[in-house]
Amino acid sequence: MPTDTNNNDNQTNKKLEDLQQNIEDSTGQVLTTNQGLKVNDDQNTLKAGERGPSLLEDFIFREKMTHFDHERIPERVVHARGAGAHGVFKLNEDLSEFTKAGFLTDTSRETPVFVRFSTVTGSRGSTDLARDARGFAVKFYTDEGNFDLVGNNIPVFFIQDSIKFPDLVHAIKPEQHNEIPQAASAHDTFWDYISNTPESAHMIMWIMSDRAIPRSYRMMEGFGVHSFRFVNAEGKSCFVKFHWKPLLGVHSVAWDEAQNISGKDPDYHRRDLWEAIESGNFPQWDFGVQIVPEEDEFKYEFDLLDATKLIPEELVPVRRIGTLTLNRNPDNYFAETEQVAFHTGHVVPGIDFSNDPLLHGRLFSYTDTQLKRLGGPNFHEIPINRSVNTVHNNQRDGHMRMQINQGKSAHGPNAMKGGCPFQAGMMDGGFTSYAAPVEGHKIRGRSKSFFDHFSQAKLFFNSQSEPEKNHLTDALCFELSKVETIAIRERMLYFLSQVDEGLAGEVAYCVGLHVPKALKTPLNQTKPADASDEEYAPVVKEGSLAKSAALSMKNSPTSDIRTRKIAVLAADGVNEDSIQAIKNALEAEGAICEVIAPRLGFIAGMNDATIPVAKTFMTAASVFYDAVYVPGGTNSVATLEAEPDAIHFLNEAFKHCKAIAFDDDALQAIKATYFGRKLPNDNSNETVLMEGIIMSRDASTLATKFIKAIGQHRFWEREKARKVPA
Ligand code: HDD
Repeated sequence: MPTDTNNNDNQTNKKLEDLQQNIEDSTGQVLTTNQGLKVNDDQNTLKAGERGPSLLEDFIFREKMTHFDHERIPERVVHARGAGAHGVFKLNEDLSEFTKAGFLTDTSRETPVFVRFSTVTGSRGSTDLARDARGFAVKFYTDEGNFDLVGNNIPVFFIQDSIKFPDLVHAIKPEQHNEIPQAASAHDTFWDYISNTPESAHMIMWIMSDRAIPRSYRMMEGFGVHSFRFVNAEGKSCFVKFHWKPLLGVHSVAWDEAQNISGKDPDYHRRDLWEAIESGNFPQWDFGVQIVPEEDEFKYEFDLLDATKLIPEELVPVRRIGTLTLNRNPDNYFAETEQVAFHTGHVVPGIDFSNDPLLHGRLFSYTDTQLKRLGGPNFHEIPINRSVNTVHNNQRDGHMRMQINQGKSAHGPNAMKGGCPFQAGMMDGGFTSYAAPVEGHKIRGRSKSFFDHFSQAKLFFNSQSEPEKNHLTDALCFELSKVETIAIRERMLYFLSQVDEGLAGEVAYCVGLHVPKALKTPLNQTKPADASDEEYAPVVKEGSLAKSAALSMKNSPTSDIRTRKIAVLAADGVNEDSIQAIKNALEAEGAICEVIAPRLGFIAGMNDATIPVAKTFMTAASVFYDAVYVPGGTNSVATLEAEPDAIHFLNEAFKHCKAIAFDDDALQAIKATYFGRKLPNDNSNETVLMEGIIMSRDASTLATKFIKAIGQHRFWEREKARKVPA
């Protein structure tokens, strides 16, 4: 390795150490007040006599209680619920042809990052499994300053102009009169807003798809959404869209499963992320860029500045140029995950903004929100927000100032300090805004190139596999069935008919209405007062692409079963060899096996082995696992057959289309399930009895087929037989 690489690594490590300088370790230490006074008794207030009143004099009590009373800060207006992790970004391909950003040009560099995933709608204590977009915000601590990529797991957004954002958020949040429902879009105000906002059509397709109920944060894509600009050392610019591609593939849960998990473990996603990192299964994503040369700005049927549009990968492939690895959990949730402050305006030389009007509003909103949430202008001094490049300027004072600025002066230009801190100028790596051409009159309006609201909604819908289309249709049926105002449902049906008539028809049937042929008021209720309906009518262009493979999760990789969780259902008398064989095979592939039994502690194997139990039928549920295995052993099988919770476990796993494998002598327990009754009686020659249902006498065949089935994630075709009593 060249010497300067070592220097670089050392510098990065040193800087990370500096970042952590506020870490407190109380091991072996005496309890003190915040003033450093040693405290003798932290369990009793100061009183006038043993049974007397507490005394106002008790400054130790008052300090402790006052601090406690002020523990909460305002939660984020949106994205309040989140989970974060530290990691590194490693560049694999030098992008200096397009950008001068150091962390994207020097392949020897490893850039520390902090990532925060989130849901958008719910409060801080809400469920992880809400139907919602997920935030995917990455802070790169680069040597040239912090770069924040504040994205989502969906590549487009509801609205095109940021002035609409407060209304969108008011509509999706709980309704104002009774603060119901929490973390859910299935209510009147949201759909009233959407039914009057045709530009949301594309995003609605994504949000009603299974992308909105991920299996894990580790199995989601991420997108910067807007077109940004790259600028290279020669000052040449191009447009760029950012992507994160999870190495474990993109996977989701079933909606019924999501609702179940919300009750049984609302922390499911944050726990999953935490446990993966603790166990050394570091989540990874490839970082990708779609690059559009400046001269191609008007080449496409959509406007690059319109955040309700994506660039199909068939038109501009995603170049995978680096890898993100999350390898360290935060030490303290509040100090790091809650106080981290992202901002789309945190950029570095080589990265600049396009004129996307949604992005421009964000450039104002993020600092403003941090001022409120973190209480003042010094939030950049909180350790998690500090730049690893040292900060020098003439900004001073304010709430909670940490930095001690020495000397007499805080102004520039100055002669007193020899002009310091001096302006960098381009040669020293200072930021220079790209001199993008600007023309036109001041106007409160939008470009006509933004008015095609349905082509990409259609493209997304048409690109889905059959099960994905069914899920999307079911999601709309669910949501609109919860809408109480009939007129909103009708408007939505008309709206959906602009995307796909078949889809609108199915939803109409489900909500007991007909698809209206026309509306009394125009679909777009937000046009300017002085614009005619015709002028503002949505333009529906025929997209040149009928389908885009990248939009379907079905095309996600299916061979990797690392970190997949497999439930092994067992009781006393289980065949320990059968457990061991499957455990060995699955763990060799990186999966995790947990034995679930009627009670905690140990169960006895049929040959007297003692087998540790991870969870009981009371604390575990099939929705926490990706697949189920039932080993043999006469007594164990008989106990499971008679245990309603075990049978429910299997029925539910079947309903949620998961792989289920069993020893041939466990068939008796399987026969007690709903799906078991449908299995052929003589299975002697079979290994795959039904899609994803595997039985074998031979442990090695069983393991091979089971591993393949787990890799496929789900067997959605099972849903055709919908009447599963789980
Ligand atoms: Fe935003 C938070 C992503 C549009 C205003 N946003 C926030 C977070 C993410 C996004 C990931 C959470 C960051 C964290 O984990 O702390 N937001 C997006 C994306 C958008 C988007 C991908 C569209 C492309 N946002 C958007 C608009 C506005 C905001 C148009 C306002 C004009 N967003 C905010 C905010 C938040 C926020 C109110 C709340 C907490 C915070 O910023 O720090 O300022």
